[in-house]
Amino acid sequence: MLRFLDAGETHGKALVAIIEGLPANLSIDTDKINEMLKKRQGGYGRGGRMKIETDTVEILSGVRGKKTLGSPVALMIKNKDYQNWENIMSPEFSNGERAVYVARPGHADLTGALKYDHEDMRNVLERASARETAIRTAVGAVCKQLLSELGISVMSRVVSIGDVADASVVNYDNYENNISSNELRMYDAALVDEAKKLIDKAKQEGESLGGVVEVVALGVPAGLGSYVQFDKKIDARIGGAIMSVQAIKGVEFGIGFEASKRFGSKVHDEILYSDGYKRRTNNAGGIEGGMTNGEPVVMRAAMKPIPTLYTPLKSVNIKDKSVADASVERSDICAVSACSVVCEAVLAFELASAVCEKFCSDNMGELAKSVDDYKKRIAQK
Ligand code: EPS
Repeated sequence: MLRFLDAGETHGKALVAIIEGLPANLSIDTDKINEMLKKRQGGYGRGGRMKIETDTVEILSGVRGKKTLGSPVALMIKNKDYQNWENIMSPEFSNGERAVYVARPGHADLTGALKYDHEDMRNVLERASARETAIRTAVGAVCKQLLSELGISVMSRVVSIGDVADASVVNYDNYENNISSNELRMYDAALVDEAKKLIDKAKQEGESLGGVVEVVALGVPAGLGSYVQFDKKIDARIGGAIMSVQAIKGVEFGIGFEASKRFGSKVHDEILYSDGYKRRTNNAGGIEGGMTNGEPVVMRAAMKPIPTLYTPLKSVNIKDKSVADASVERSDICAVSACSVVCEAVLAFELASAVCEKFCSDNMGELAKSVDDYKKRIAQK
């Protein structure tokens, strides 16, 4: 079983994660993890924090000479900004400055304070912050390396920002090139200026903006996940994990909600056989009956606008219950491009976890051989 836990506050010393269940002898390239962290930091419309940080992972355990040992892999990303917050965030002492008493509508602030009995809502927002996605991205970057050894690749893009939507039919051969050509990670680079203008408008008006991201996994064998029990369904697992990403409000696979409007014959993907089973179309997004079906896994997620508004909404001061403007915490205007990288990482973890469950092995050699044998068997069936 592959699992991980992470910890860390946005202005604390560091973000950390422990991954357990990675097979031994998996090659780990730290530069690749850092490249993904850099992608997550990018994007037009990001806030001041990204100018302070250069997110870099430090591997603390479980890897020796660039190969996993089979023991837990501990990862750390130090928060450079901690030096500006030490007197507020140190585990030993806090001067209580920068306390937050007016909750931001849409954030965890208020309910978190009620639930955990906090006076200062900073105790909530520090952990609820999307800063946590940096370490989840590092975990996903490790999982991508496992998947890559098995011929599975995961990639992501921004489909829309506000109402600027990219309706392109993508070609996976030039996918990475197109997306890396622009800071908004859009496939159709011709839309970038329009999207940037919208982000500029949001900034001028003290607003924030959401959007839709798409993650695709290629080379996924049929049969990850299962129909036999509700919690084994791969779409349920991926969907749940993606919904745990800060600001995500909806997930769909393939044509998703659109399927509800069509006749069945215009939804279901006809089955063909030529050197293995294939589908004529991929409206299902590579998942049927809670299992991958061998087609690309295609998933979209909708991100709401970030709750911190520089022109704040009305809220309540929890000290005296007076009406007040919501707190303004440094934030991004638009973090949809970052969110695409985070969702890519989250999908990578879920697929790696499903692979480790189906082909369970303590080491990469055996794991790769089982995947290979299985692929050959189902191609001939
Ligand atoms: C983020 C770091 C945070 C926020 C942002 C995401 O840093 P800071 O609070 O120091 O500015 O910029 O988180 C939010 C917008 C939020 O509402 O939680 C990051 O590393 O991505």
